[in-house]
Amino acid sequence: MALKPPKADIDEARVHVSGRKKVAVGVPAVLHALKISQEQMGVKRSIQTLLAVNQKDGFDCPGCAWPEEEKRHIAEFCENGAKAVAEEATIRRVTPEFFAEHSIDELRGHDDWWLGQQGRLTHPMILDEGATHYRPISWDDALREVADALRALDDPNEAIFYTSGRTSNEAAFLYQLLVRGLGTNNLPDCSNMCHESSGSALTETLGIGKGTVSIEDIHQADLLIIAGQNPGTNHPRMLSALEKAKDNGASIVAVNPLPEAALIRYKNPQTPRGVLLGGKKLADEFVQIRLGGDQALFQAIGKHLLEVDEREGGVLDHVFIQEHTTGFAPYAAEVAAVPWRELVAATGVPEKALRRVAERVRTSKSTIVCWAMGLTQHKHAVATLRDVVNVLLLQGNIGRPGAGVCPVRGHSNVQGDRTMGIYEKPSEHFLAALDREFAFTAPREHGHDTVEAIRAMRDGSARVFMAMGGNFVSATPDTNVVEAALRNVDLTVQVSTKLNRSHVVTGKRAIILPTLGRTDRDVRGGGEQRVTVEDSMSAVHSSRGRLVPPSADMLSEVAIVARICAQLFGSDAGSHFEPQIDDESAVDVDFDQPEHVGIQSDAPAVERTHLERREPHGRPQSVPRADWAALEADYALIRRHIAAVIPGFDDFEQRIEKGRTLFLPNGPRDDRSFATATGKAVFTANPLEYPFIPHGRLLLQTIRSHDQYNTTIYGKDDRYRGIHGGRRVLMVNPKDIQKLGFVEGDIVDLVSEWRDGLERRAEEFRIVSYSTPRGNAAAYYPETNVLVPLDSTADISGTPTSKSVIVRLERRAA
Ligand SMILES: Nc1nc2c(c(=O)[nH]1)N[C@H]1C(S)=C(S)[C@@H](COP(=O)(O)OP(=O)(O)OC[C@H]3O[C@@H](n4cnc5c(=O)[nH]c(N)nc54)[C@H](O)[C@@H]3O)O[C@H]1N2
Ligand SMILES: Nc1nc2c(c(=O)[nH]1)N[C@H]1C(S)=C(S)[C@@H](COP(=O)(O)OP(=O)(O)OC[C@H]3O[C@@H](n4cnc5c(=O)[nH]c(N)nc54)[C@H](O)[C@@H]3O)O[C@H]1N2
Ligand SMILES: [Mo]
Repeated sequence: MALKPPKADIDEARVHVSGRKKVAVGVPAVLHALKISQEQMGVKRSIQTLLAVNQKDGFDCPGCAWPEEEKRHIAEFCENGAKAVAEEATIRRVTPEFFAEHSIDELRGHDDWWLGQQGRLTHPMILDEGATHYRPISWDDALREVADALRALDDPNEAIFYTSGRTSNEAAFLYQLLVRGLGTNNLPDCSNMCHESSGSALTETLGIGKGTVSIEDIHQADLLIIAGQNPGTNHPRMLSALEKAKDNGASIVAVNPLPEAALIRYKNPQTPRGVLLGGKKLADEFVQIRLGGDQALFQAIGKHLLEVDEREGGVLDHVFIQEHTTGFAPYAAEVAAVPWRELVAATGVPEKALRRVAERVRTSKSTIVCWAMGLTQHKHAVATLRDVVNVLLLQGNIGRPGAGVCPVRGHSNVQGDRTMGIYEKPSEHFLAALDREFAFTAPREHGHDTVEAIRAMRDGSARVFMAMGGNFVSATPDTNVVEAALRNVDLTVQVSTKLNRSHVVTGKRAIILPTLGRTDRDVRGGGEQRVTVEDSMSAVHSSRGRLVPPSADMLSEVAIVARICAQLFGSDAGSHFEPQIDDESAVDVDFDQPEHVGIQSDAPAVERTHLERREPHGRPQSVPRADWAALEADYALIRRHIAAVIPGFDDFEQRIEKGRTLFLPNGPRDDRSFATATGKAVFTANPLEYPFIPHGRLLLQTIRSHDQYNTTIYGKDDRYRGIHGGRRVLMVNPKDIQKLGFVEGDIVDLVSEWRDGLERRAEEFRIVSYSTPRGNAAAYYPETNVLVPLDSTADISGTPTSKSVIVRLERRAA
């Protein structure tokens, strides 16, 4: 039976809707953020903390992955960055006493908002099988419990290791090593639900799974298309860059089903003009597209460019196409064959308007397309993004200034985590380098992504679940299925800063390992440590927290992982190799007798010998060798390993010194080299797809409000959209409200319809009249994740279709 979603914290009676904002940011945003900061941190700590965000030698803002401008304002002010910081730097604490006071049953009755408001976790805790309360446990015992559970598995593929995108490069690198050392590639991450479709489409067409532009390119672009993204809320610092681009003469086309405030007008709180005047018009053109209509839009643009080129010439970059691409002819044939009326039906935009946008592209000297979740979370997301690439290739808009692809990443280090090897389908190149560096053999068989991991737990083929940050229960689709899946496993382990639903919906046993966040000072081995992160534009820089950690004996993510590695693999301390066989608990380690690997405990170290341990099922498996304690004491040593394994990190330490930035190589951007099979960029021919909405139903997109960070809810307002005091609202076109027989303010259940016939229901949503295309609706995540069917995923990338859920509305009895 599914756990009822917590209701106590929901009070829909108080929801009210006021005028939608037409301007984003400005002074009210500053005041709002300062209020939240002071509630969480007090005045002194607020000032101390906010002044250090994104400054050289300060800490990287945990808010988003948008790059810093080279010349930063003193504390370039970002409302939602400030909220993210306050959430972490809060002075509230969740102590062992808290857990003694609140039973697990009681905690399960609360939602993510209440849980998050309780403060920072301070002490390792364990929930024993059948226990009513979490109890405190020492670090040593907690980590031993984790290692023991991993060792006890029949097969390493029975363990799942999730990562959210805040984890530093150093922690991520060690973590993937731990997982591969254990013998599995089960490394699902938040990317699977986020930009996986971008990675799939870009790797295939451009040979790199990341964007190809720098911040300077944004400033220099002639045309910026911003599709499926709400930067005013989710990437506020991007607005400064867009403003600069406009000052340099760029035009901006916003493509969105909703008229998001910041896309229309923007007040920069850093400038007098922004503070005092009415702000700046950002978008020159707003395309109110139907959900899932973007593939059609980009096909329309391509079709128009091809038509005009054929008629008049001078549109396409034939030299670029000839020299640097393959597949042009089939692509051209595909879009030539699509009738305009179909493109109009899919987008909901008249042909004239489609051609007007295409004309902007035709006459632009350099074009960048930016996108986020509005493009990646659809069934045909990969095809859509391939068609984005096609359009850019037509005019040679890759690898020259002011042009390229710009997937705007979410979590502040989600891109870095992938670079570090947090990926269930690692490349052979990466694994071979890892093998060499750590003298072992990493597993080659691909692991589970997020959706597959849920299936594995549901079906009983996974028994241990560990999460490096994040909130797996609330962030993943099909909440009831996921909750049941997690309750099915033997042990769940959460490495976290704050309490969330994933700590209360657990396996038979559960462990909480509290950890340091970005803002916390991290002293290890007597020295203050830095970590590094990579932003959305492949720039790597260091981050150093300044605040006193929430409690004295907190471990960093690096320390937690290093200690589990030491337990599992034994230490390769200094030049001496000592498997941990003297430790009582290590009796369980299935190391073969020392002679098996040619090492005797008193023998001198054998350099770079594979240490093998025999798995219970008889498969010999080598383990990575490193001096884990030394890595924990000095993160620079981890960076040395990173430099040895991952291309582009040579002289890593020097290149990040004194706040410097290391720019990772980017073939398409640097010299138009494409790491595809042919060495060329690839045009693809993609049959047009768009969602079909059955009669009497709505297509629902699930989005973020202005007062949340993914599953972390800061408050119950969505200021720019004019919604206040509640989150269970459904934004619907007024004509659809009427057609479906409702009036604004009616309370309805949303019932999702999927081919498996299971009933998925989200209860008690208030209908709000809103500007969105006919047939389309919007509501907030994570309250609506219960509606997203686990098997409804994007082709190729496997990303849940969070922006495309078919629902019917059922009236609640008053
Ligand atoms: N403050 C704050 N910042 C954040 C986050 C947060 O929760 N809060 N989350 C972070 C993370 S992990 C991510 S991934 C990013 C997310 O950043 P966004 O992608 O901006 O986040 P969403 O709220 O999912 O918004 C999706 C946008 O796409 C539009 N959209 C939906 N479907 C379609 C479609 O079919 N076509 C088009 N053209 N548009 C569509 C929606 O109307 C909405 O404007 O933000 C990051 N930054
Ligand atoms: N329906 C629907 N579902 C979605 C989406 C959607 O648009 N619609 N978006 C998807 C996207 S884009 C993403 S990225 C995922 C997000 O999925 P996740 O990344 O799993 O979720 P978050 O809410 O960001 O995780 C917040 C938790 O991370 C922990 N945390 C915060 N900072 C740190 C840290 O520094 N270290 C550690 N160890 N823990 C920390 C805290 O305990 C906090 O409660 O959700 C996805 N799910
Ligand atoms: Mo994301």
